[in-house]
Amino acid sequence: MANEAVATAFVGVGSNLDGPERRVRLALDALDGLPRTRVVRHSRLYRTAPWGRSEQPDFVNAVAEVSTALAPRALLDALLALELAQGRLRDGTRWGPRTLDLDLVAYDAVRLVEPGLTVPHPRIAERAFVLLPLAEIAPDFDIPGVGRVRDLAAAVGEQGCRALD
Ligand code: A4P
Ligand code: MG
Repeated sequence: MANEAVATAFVGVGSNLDGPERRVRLALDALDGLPRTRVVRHSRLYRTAPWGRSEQPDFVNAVAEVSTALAPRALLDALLALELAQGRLRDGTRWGPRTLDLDLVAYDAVRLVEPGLTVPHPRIAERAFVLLPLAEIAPDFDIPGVGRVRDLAAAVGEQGCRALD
């Protein structure tokens, strides 16, 4: 990435099917292998109670900080391609079970709403499964238009999320 403008982005990783812990670890490795992108740090893995639809297995979640020269749309496209490469099953159920879910949580100070891409990711402020791991690696990050990570994390509480190690 020499001489390229780089941004700091945060990527949420989640799985609740078919060996979720292994899938999250594989996804963290795969993120580091994306073009013009490297993982700077990532949180521990968390076991989290399902949010949105409760009649499904617990999730494993983590958040990675990446340094990337990809623009937000190119990064999202790369994340969706990784989901497919790791065999994501989509049954069309909103908030339903999935082998791998990669969300672009935030990208520098960018705020944008386009068809198929909203940054920061909507609903972060309500979600301990994003905020707790994010608070581990970037407590002082100010999520544009949402608030400071450590304050948001304190406000949501644990919601049945606990670190695996
Ligand atoms: N999309 C728009 N903006 C973004 C963004 N910033 N990052 C679009 C990622 N995707 C974004 O995604 C649908 C479309 O959202 C994508 O194609 C992309 O163009 P999806 O993941 O297939 O949709 P979904 O999951 O059915 O709905 P939604 O509302 O996006 O779900 P989330 O927010 O991904 O949440 N409980 C726990 N404990 N842990 C979890 O990880 N995850 C979900 C899914 C529900 N409950 C959970 C967890
Ligand atoms: Mg998603």
